[in-house]
Amino acid sequence: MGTVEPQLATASQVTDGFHLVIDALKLNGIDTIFGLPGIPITDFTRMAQAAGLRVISFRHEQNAGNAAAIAGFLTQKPGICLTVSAPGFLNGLTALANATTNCFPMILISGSSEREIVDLQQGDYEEMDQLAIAKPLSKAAFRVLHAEDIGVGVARAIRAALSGRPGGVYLDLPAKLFAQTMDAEAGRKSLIKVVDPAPKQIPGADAVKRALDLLKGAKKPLIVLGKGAAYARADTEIKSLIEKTGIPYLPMSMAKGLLPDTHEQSAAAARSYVLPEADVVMLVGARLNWLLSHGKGKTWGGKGHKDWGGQKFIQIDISPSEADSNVRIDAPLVGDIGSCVSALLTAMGSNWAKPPADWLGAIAERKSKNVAKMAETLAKDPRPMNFHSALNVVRDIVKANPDAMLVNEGANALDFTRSIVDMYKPRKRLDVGTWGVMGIGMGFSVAAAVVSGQPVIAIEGDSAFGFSGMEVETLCRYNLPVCVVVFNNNGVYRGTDVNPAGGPDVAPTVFVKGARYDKLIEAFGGVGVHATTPAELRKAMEEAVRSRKPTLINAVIDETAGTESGRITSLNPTSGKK
Ligand code: FYN
Ligand code: ADP
Repeated sequence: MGTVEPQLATASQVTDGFHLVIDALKLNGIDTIFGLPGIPITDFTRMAQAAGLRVISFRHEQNAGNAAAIAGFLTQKPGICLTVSAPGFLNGLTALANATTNCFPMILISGSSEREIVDLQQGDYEEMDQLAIAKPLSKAAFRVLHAEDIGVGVARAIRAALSGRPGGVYLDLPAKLFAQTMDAEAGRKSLIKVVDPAPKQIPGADAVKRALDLLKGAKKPLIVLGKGAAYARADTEIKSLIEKTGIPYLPMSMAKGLLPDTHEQSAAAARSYVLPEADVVMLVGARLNWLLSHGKGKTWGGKGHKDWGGQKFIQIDISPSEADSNVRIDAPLVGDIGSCVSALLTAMGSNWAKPPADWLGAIAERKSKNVAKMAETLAKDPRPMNFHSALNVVRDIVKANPDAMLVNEGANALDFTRSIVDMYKPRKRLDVGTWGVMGIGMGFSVAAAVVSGQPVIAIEGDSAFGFSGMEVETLCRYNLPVCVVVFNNNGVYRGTDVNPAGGPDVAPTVFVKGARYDKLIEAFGGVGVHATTPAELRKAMEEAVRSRKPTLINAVIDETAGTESGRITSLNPTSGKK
């Protein structure tokens, strides 16, 4: 009996790897972990929950990773994804690579097997050199071998994810580390609370002047807002810049709602007119990648597909090496968007001249033509429903619920939603991003609900939904206010292809006809609705948003509606052989 007390006293003075990782995360304001338990991190998930962290468990690591990535985008804190070793790590890695590509701050923490065995390739359980594999796909990758280095490891991961251009960071934690013990007080002292992880980057006065000089001389100026601008949370400054200059702007997909899409200066509905016509274009947190046709070619008024259209570019970006990646940038403005836009506003003074009236007039004319054409299409009520008549409903629901989060993936389901559904507030639209990746749907939806507490509406192509569909169980398990609408047209792009060889297999793009996705969620106690008309869809969506119950609506869309690859058919090679 006499030995019990001293033992307890000793135990209370000792900490271990599990607790140090949890304490380091908490110390840095991390409150949620997205992951999937298993060897060697099962106990970690239990202890994290016991320590007050919210631990959201998924059915597949890729969805947990996507959740972490978008949580990072929404909060400016690195989203944490926790996985088991080798295969679990690889499943999470796609999401980490996608986060890096999209400039979302995220940390993938994976358990790993015995270093000595892995390095000698002696065939350990889930043997893999995870650090080496993660390196080329992440912004940074670290491994911690000793409990006393956990504080530094976590601090480095947080800084790497958040500073400069945000991105995905890999943190490798070998199984042995978790059980390592050390003196509790020394452990506590070894942890680091990261100070100023995303330091402001102030642009140079000469760069600000160069940008303003160029903008001042423009006859047909245009501002392009990208998701970097949404991430930066410089909403007030950006609004002032747009309104003070009077310059028309184009929101990239995830920048929609930074200013309400109904803003009179939005040129979204005149996109194919403003890009080739503009003479000076200011990019704010948007890269001249494929989504902007690399700043050249026909989209920009160039003669051939690689020809420069003659525009001058100003580019605001936190990454100094982004400029000139595709075409010449005449005025790079390097810094964080908040600081850059504030500097522009200060240097502009109070009597900035609005752009020429003929430029604004020409845009307004194109816009109203396109809007009128769209209104006409939306007013139709075909049987069966098509993308337009269904999205006319979604458009109204989002308008009535501007705080709701909108997740969107697919091909046609993505493209039509982007141009039909107006967004009213910043960071509400979450979609396939820079890669145009499929599979983000349920991961993004879970994180959007968890992080924002707002209702989530997920507009999913039937193919896209399949990548993460099992997570409807996760929606039900955590009782999340997510309304998934599957636009079901029986296949990838459409459901009408036939097997050219005439055999018993259906064509590669075709799914089971008349599938009832609504039944999936019912298996887990969620609300399933089969909707074949806009009226049924409206009723179901209204009820889902009102009740906040996990809901899946199987919206039956005409299987002949939609085009191959949606708006990016040109990227899909077709045979030159006739
Ligand atoms: C836009 N438009 C509108 C409106 N908004 N018309 C009326 N009213 C409103 N509110 C018009 C706009 O002017 C365009 O018409 C058209 O709608 C399409 O606009 P969008 O979507 O902005 O433009 P576009 O050309 O499609 O943009 C290119 C893009 C975009 C590459 C940025 O397609 C994109 O983000 N794509 C991601 C695709 C993706 O990742 N897919 C995954 C596929 S999966 P015009 O001006 O007349 O042209 C595998 O297949
Ligand atoms: P989109 O796809 O919407 O055009 P991109 O992902 O191509 O947007 O571009 C986002 C850009 O924003 C990246 O080049 C990134 O470096 C930049 N960025 C991200 N955060 C900030 C920030 N806080 N300040 C400045 N630039 C930023």
